[in-house]
Amino acid sequence: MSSYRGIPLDHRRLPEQETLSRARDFQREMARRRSVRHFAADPVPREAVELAIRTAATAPSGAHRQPWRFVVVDDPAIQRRIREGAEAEEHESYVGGRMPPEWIEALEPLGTDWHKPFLEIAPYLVVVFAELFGVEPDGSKRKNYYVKESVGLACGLFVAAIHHMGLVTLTHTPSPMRFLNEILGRPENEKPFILFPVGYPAEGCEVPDIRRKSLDQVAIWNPRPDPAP
Ligand code: IYR
Repeated sequence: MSSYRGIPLDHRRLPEQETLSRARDFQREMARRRSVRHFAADPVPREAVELAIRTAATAPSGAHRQPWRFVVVDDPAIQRRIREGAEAEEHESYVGGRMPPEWIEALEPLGTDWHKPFLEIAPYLVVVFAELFGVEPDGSKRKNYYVKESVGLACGLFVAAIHHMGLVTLTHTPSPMRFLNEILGRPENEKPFILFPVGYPAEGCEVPDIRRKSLDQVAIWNPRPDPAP
């Protein structure tokens, strides 16, 4: 027997003009978002981070398992350990030859290197873990579904929420990331996914001069298969 129980959808249909004006406003706002690598040390209210996490946690997820954990760090001693761990891995990647030259070249326009001072400067680090499987009270495993898709969606909403409140972040992925389990005492079934430093941009902060693809380049409407040769 199904345990499905429906409740009315909380939805108000907007007039078409309002749909479009809201869509334009939101697109314009999101188009101003940039990944930022230079943070101010200025404090940010804890509630702002909590609200961004609550927004992220509204993401759809496979079988509604909500397989995400947001680990927030604002303790300078832990931030230092994370910086040390990240820089050790990144040094190996950039300088120790773990990243092939082609990859190094692809990052050239972004101006990144193995130094990650922002990990100690940003007032918060939010480390998102993907819960690969659940663990029942009796220790047995419970399967999660579409974990990467689900956590990716939550991270996208997190980035949008941070931008909307006038803060900045970066999708930082020190690789490999397992050192974060040790520093943050997270269990084996949780895999670090993305590390988000959160704060205000540093005074005079610059970002790479890069452009987004045009709508034509990213959207394809009603494509047809090639006619048979
Ligand atoms: N994880 C490294 C390298 C890096 C990789 C990609 I793909 C980027 O878009 C940016 C950086 C780092 O954080 O520097």
